[in-house]
Amino acid sequence: MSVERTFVAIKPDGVERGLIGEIIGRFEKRGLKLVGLKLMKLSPEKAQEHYGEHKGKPFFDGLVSFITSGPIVAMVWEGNGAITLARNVIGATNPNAAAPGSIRGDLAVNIGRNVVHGSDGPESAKREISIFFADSEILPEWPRSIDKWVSE
Ligand code: IDP
Ligand code: MG
Repeated sequence: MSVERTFVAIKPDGVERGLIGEIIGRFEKRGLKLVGLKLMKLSPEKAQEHYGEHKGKPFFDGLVSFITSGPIVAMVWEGNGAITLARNVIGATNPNAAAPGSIRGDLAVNIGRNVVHGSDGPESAKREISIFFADSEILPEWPRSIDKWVSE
């Protein structure tokens, strides 16, 4: 499994509910490495770009107004197979179907308030990281002392 980088965001509901530490802790504890982090408010333009694949769907306008309604925490996490791994930490899109132990399975009940976003593949990870972060805002290589205890 190769080292990947993935985009993760805590949505406004997660921030409002005081879940920033809880959510970041789950990725940290799993062993992923944080290489980018910022608290920000998303513009409608960037929100529409980020969720471009959903344009035209019935929930699109509500999704854009929700994601721009308050601060979000934008992050880049790195690790072996990080994209799929982060999706598994997050859980299924609909919290009703999300496995217990996943973020959505433990902390959310409604598909429109599912507290966290994660890229769904290598292309979207690359695209989404570039929407939210300039290259200079992401750590290039960060040798972490516990790395040898996380991956052999
Ligand atoms: P994902 O976040 O698990 O990748 P997507 O299908 O990419 O799920 O949808 C993006 C986001 O749009 C979801 O996280 C959810 O917040 C919202 N969404 C998706 N489907 C619905 C729906 O049917 N009703 C309301 N919101 C939805
Ligand atoms: Mg998605």
